[in-house]
Amino acid sequence: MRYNFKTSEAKWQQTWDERRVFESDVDPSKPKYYVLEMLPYPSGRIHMGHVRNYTLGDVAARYRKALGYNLMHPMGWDSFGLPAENAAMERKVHPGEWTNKNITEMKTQLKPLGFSYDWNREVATHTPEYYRHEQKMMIDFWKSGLLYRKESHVNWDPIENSVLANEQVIDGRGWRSGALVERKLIHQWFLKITDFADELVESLDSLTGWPEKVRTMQKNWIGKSQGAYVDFKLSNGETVTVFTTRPDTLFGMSFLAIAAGHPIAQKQSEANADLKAFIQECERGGTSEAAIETAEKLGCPVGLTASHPLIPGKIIPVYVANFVLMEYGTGALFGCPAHDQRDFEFATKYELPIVQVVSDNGSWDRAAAYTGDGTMINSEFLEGMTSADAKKTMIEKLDSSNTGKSATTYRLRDWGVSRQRYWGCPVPFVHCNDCGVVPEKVENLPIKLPEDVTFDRPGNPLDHHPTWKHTNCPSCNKPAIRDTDTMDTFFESSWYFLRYCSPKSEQAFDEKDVQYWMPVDQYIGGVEHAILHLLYSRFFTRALRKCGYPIQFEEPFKNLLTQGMITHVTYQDKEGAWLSPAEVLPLENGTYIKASDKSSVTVGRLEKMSKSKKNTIDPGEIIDTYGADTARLFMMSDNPPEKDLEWTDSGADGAWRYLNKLYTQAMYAVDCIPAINTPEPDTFSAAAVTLRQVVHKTIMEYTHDLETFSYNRGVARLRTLSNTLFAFDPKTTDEKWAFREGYETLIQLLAPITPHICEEIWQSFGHTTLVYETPWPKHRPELTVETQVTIAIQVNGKLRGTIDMPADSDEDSVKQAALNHVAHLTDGKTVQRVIVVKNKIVNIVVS
Ligand code: ANZ
Ligand code: ZN
Repeated sequence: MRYNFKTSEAKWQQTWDERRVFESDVDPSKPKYYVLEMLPYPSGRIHMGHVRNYTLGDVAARYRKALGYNLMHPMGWDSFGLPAENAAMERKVHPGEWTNKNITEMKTQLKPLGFSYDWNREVATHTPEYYRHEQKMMIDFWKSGLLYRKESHVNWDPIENSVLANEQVIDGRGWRSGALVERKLIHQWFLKITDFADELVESLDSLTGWPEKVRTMQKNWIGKSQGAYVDFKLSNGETVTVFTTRPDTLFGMSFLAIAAGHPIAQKQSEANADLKAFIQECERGGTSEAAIETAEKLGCPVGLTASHPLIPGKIIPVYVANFVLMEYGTGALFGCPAHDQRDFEFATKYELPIVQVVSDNGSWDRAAAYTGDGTMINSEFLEGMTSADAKKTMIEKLDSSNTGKSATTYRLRDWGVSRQRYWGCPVPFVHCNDCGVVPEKVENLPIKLPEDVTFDRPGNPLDHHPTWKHTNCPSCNKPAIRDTDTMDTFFESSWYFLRYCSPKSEQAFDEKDVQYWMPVDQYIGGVEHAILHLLYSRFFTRALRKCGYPIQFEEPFKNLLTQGMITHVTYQDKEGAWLSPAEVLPLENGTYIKASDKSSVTVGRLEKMSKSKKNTIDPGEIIDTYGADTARLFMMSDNPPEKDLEWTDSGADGAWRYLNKLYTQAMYAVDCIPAINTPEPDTFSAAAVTLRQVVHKTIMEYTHDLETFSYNRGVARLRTLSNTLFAFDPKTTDEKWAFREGYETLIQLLAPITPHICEEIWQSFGHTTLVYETPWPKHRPELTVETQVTIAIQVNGKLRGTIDMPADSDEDSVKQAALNHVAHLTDGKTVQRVIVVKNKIVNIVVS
């Protein structure tokens, strides 16, 4: 009997739907479990990366359900964003229409995979029912001082006269116009994530269910630095404050440097043409950290000097330097060339003194800065101290002399949340000539995007819509102008997991729902979101709570799994054009030819599946050929989830053949197993006991595999159990009983991964309930202990044999058995000592 996955998979999906088994409701009498996969952007096509991500989530969800948890497993769409606008321009369809069509298509593609989603909770972030809540949040953030406006740089395309997203700038040029992109200052909206910088770092330690790697990435991104502010008096009477992490090196300073954007630099440049030119030059360079690290360190004197705060009479030159960032610390630093590499390069170029103040015991070669710790030298009251003590002492000294104080700085910047685009959530603010920036009245929300927009000319469609932006001031009611910015799409994904708890609520979310369901117990997604999305979500949790939203937890995601990519080899023809796997044919000798003209093909290395290299496999085709269960099983079999997975035809084929064999063998078993619910026999034959030991050990070990996401190891274990069952030939009634127990267990354990075939076999075994709703099997401890152990026997330190004994035998009988076993070696000698290590080894010392 062959397994017909086509009819079976459709049948079970329909049954799950009809019985509404994936729908979830708050039930305080049961422990809850919230499984969440990062919500997709509705591009229109499901790819293999989605399949892997969602299968991982589905296995976790189905397993938790079987364990007895009240499960929530929602799905939705992150449906604002640039691709919809591009489609609108290229294909002349409205972004909303394009998005809705894609959502429908992707749902159709997801359905055949059999995921346990509660579609009643579906959200699409581009709908006014969703985004009106975030307009309210934005107003609440404003009222709590967490949202502000500030001038900041954008990418400006001078031909299109419009702002470009970073993705639209390619090699410094506008992606469509090809014009050199300029930096332009405009007013933008910012969220004060920096208010929570400290909490966001400190709380990382509590996230023990997150990969270490992701925690480290977040930590580095926030970049907490501890040190001091030091004040310097300038020759014009003004004061400059610098930030330093090395106050211990203050006696080694030889210059002071400020950023090109520093107010003092700006002021001094008014009457100094050289300085003005230098500042302009600095503003042209890249501002990325990498660009700054590698660029030559350059400076220009500002025409002022500074006094050293602790060395009376010592005068220090002041420069504008290209490696000082305006956005970090105070935009100013003191240079200590001996102990900072950038300062070292700078001092070497401008011939400034290089004074060593930290000793590394004389081995310093002066070819580069010495940045390590050591003993303080040339440093007055710090002399002889360790660097750590010197830091503390120096901060105390600065404090008591009123020239500085201890300080903490973060690399994290506030989050710029406004975009000058159409397809996003409108910023709900109005600009009034009399009242300034005024939030929209909450009862007027949502401020909907206008439908009748055109993309036939560059710029922001909201801005050149004939009527949309004209409104009245919510405060004085005079004519006023709506803000035409929309929000960064990361705004939507920063709180969708809360909306899933109360998807139909009039509020953003309801206290009782969020209190029950949150935090997300298991979050699963790509490591590309390790920083921004996860950090923004963690920030939102805190910011919303500060605004009085009902949030009782600290962290939104308790456990996090970041899955690896799906890779496939690449193929190229003789001309170097990429070929898809469907365009090539394998030869016997392992090489490939082009299917169309039989010409030779170069096989390239494994790479992430991508359209540009054509090394993609369409999930739809795989499901058509092999069925969903095969795709799901192969996804889980080959590598641990956090590693990359190579998609191979032979791997998929192997999974398919296994499932077919399982079905045939199970149908054979149906004929010989006892009726369902036959009571357990009192005694079992030796063969039955051995089988049951394999079964119960598998339950124990496989359960642990699922707990730790060692899915590939788990699958290997189930294959072993399967082979044991396929080879088992039950004769007696107790053996037949054990045979049913074995198969049923296998089906239950496999069901989270390949749910359709498991329901099918489960039903054939006489069940009228679903495996999905069957409690997880429990192992019997007495069947998982090793009953026999092999004990090694050493005589005078040499291995002389082994004996098999019942586990945990008493020491005397082990001793006796061991002595008997090696009697031929000890005859005529005196046994000095016998040491027994329980269940492992017996050491005999003779002389
Ligand atoms: C004096 C000094 C001596 C420093 C020394 C380092 C070594 P992290 O650790 O990354 O926080 N700095 C301060 N403000 C800066 C700015 N706006 N742009 C560029 N660099 C700036 O870096 C802190 C160190 O970076 C500070 O400590 C300062 O140089 C420099 F032997 O002060 B240090
Ligand atoms: Zn007004």
